[in-house]
Amino acid sequence: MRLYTHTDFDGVVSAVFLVEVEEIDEILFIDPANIQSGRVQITKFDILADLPYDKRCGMWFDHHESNKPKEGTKFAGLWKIAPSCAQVIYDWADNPYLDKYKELLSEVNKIDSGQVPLDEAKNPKGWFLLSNTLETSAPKKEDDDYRRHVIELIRKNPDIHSILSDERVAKRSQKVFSDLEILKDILLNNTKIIGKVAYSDLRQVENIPRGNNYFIYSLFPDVLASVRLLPGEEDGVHIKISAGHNVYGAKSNFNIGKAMKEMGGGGHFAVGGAKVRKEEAEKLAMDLIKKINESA
Ligand SMILES: [Mn+2]
Repeated sequence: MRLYTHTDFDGVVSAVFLVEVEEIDEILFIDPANIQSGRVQITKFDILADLPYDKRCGMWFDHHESNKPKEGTKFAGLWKIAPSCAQVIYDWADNPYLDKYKELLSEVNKIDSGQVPLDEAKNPKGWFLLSNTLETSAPKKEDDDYRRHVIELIRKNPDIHSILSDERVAKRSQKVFSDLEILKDILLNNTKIIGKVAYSDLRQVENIPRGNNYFIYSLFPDVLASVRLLPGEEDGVHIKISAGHNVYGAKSNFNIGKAMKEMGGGGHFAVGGAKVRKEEAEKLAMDLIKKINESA
């Protein structure tokens, strides 16, 4: 089987678990939007993890609320609400062979469901630091090669101290810290507070470090949510919009995953994203901000 998994830490841990319990020959890393576009060639020999459902696939695992299958949809695998897709696979496999990953599972659950302490968002350490090394501004091929390296490191020994001392991981960890300094300046210079929402218009910014989803709230602790526009996609037509609740602040009851689904994307209750047409992006962002403010 071939595995298509998400590019993030949950996608990587999902791959670790699936490689342990299934026959996987190849691992490919993709963005959810690539499945939704229908452009990826998927066959019955493909497993999808932490990604939207595609009816051509052989097996599917996911936990995103916006991807909830329609009543009566028949597929091999499992969708359920869980803190991570790794948890969904762990429960489905129910295999003592995965017991050695219990600590890792509890960490990926925290990281993928908004339970990273604010001081760690600013100063990543342990498993969260490792997760920050996975998505960088490096060419995708380089990131993918690194993700496969991390999967092998975890399988060899799921001890985070030994993983962080690996030469490639250590080098990327250093870059995580210098990138957060750069990102801090970018966000401070390009963010407006509209009502209770931090709106970062990064459409004109070049070389934006990925950082992490929680970092913005260390800079704007009083907001209810954040909305972000990123630079144009390679297709020249779309740009990415993303949004999230301030997980450290007052609880918002606005469903971001649902709003993103309406724009052709998806996500969870508290965080989500979509690829939208360039010329519509600003208006969509303003409408979203308005709705979040009104729901407060
Ligand atoms: Mn996930």
